[in-house]
Amino acid sequence: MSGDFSIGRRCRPLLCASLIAAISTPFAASGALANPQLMSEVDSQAATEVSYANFQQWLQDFRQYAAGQGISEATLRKALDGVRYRERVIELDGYQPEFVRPIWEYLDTAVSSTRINNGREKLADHRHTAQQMQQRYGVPAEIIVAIWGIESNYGSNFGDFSTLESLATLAYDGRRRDFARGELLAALRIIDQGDIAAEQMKGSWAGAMGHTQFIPSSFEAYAVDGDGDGRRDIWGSIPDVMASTANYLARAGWQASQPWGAEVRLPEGFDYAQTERRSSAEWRSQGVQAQQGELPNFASAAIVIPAGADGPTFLVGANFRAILRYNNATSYALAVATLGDAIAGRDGIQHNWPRDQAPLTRDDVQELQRTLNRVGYSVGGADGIMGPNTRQGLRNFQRDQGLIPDGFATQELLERLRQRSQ
Ligand SMILES: [Ca+2]
Repeated sequence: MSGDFSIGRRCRPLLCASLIAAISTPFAASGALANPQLMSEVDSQAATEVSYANFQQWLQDFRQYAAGQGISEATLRKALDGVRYRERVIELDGYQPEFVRPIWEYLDTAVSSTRINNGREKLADHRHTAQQMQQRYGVPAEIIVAIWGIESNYGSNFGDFSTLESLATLAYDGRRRDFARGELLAALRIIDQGDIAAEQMKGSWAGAMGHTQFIPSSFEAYAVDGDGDGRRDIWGSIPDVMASTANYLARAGWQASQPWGAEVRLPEGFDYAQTERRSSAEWRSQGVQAQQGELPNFASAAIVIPAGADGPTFLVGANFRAILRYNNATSYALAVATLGDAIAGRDGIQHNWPRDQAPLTRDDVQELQRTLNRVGYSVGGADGIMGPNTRQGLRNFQRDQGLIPDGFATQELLERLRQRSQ
């Protein structure tokens, strides 16, 4: 999935629960690897490691293991003969951007006017298919098209890495070897089933495949045959692409006829520390109002403030959470939601983003975390990522300083923390 805004962004959908069964070393999985974005947390529990002299030796062992898992000899030959170690994959796996990219910059690219216009054209070209999938799965046509636009720029950019080479390289030498091993085995099962030929299984360096950018385990769990030819083809069949996307969102809890959310205005004195979900009625009683029109009627909705109190604010329901299951980043979900709105001709975000805020580097965020820890707001390890713990610690610090506790990190706040810790 494209964009590269959040950490781990290219590791794909989260719902897959394709546990590798307990097996003999060296390919034993270290645990449930359903969520690639959590992988860094389980890396430390890596299974017994066996060193290999080289990639080919590793591949030979893996091949034997895969045969033991029921992969046919013909598939192993077609899929693994000639598979090369790709240094580029390891380079990309190790890349960490220096700056934490502001959400507005990500959205400028992800929801550009070109992307919107192309989305409208794609929807016009494939209206019948999109509407058919809307009817079948309850996911609006413009959301199906928006995911397509964000994931692979409508199929024009899904990556031309061999998924097998990417995953074999990552399984041998990557940061998440157990995970990549499980995905490589899933890729072999897909080829074994006849959904796609080995040489046509293409995608991102991280193993996200085709127009929908499903990793193999997500493909196994969620890809569907939309055109009825008996194969699930997310590389070449638009009906399969649209059906698979809609099926994924439906299974992730999409509620037909509900909007994803709405931009809202918060009342003076709003308690920013509220991170719980509440009904629209409860939010309304606190003075939360829609930026335009009426608040959507949600049984359970959260207030999302992606760029602090000076930026736009949103009330989001179950469908926003469903989009997050595709990729667990607020920026991503907002991009899909607002691209969908734009494709359907609805207004975009009204409130301005705080574009004058200088972005924080990873080092800045680490310093912020270390300093918060030092002055008594425990946020856990200083990993340079603004996660929920860091935001909560920051909110507590802001509140104690008499500031609006929006949990949004700025250079100004970092400076204030530096002074405080001296
Ligand atoms: Ca098909």
